[in-house]
Amino acid sequence: MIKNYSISLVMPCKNEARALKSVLENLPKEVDEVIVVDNNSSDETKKVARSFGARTLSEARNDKFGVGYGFAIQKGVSETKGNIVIVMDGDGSYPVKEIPLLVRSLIHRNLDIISCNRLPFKRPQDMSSIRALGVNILNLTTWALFGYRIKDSLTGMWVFKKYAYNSLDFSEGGWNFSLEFKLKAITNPKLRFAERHISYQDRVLDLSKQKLFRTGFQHLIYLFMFKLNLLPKLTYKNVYAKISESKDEN
Ligand SMILES: Nc1nc2c(ncn2[C@@H]2O[C@H](COP(=O)(O)OP(=O)(O)O)[C@@H](O)[C@H]2O)c(=O)[nH]1
Ligand SMILES: [Mg+2]
Repeated sequence: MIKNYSISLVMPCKNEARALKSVLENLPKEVDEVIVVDNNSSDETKKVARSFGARTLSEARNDKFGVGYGFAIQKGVSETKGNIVIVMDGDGSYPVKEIPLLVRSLIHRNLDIISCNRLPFKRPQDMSSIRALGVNILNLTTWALFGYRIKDSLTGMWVFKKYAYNSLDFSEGGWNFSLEFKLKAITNPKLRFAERHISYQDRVLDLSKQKLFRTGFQHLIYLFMFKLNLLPKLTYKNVYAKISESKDEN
């Protein structure tokens, strides 16, 4: 709890039992609720999460490449009770100890969404040069297409007010969710969005689930499709509304 705001942390996790332990061991006392959203993990991710008092949810949906990152986050956030939510990887790469500072910044600056910018890194080895190049290409493309000089288009850590998130509608279930979230925030004139620098370190345990070239290419196409308004309009809220409408009719 910080200044009457209750704080929820959501972590999408796929086989992160080892790293998750170190994240949960360092959890600040201000965090009121932790939700770990697992996706067909074959390790003890859920068991570790529960041993620290976290709530665990399962999200089995994947996109056509077998990635459920966006689905997992959407499921987790929809179940949160807090009015401020933090989303981050459960791999130990994001600074869990900086959560109180980030939340205070959100409140004091009267912002709706903070996207936690990883660049520049403390140590160059915290991101491979190919990944850093990819982030910079996507940052430049975002600037060129949307006029917003984003510093880190692919960070996986965000702090936001729940009502701001609820005012948006999402349709990406895979890695593109990270871009979709930021693009919908920066192009919405009603939302106060800012980036804030965090200390980030490359994961020390296990491997990233990314296929860098495929994901990078997917992101680039997504930016242009978003700009040209060519993305399908079928968002989850619409789909659910349609399902309940048809149930009402029966
Ligand atoms: N629930 C769920 N989590 C996933 C999935 N893919 C990746 N994650 C989690 O999402 C976060 C980001 O994945 P990661 O491999 O660290 O990607 P990177 O940070 O881009 O290298 C990590 O906490 C992963 O465990 C998935 O399909 N489902
Ligand atoms: Mg990660």
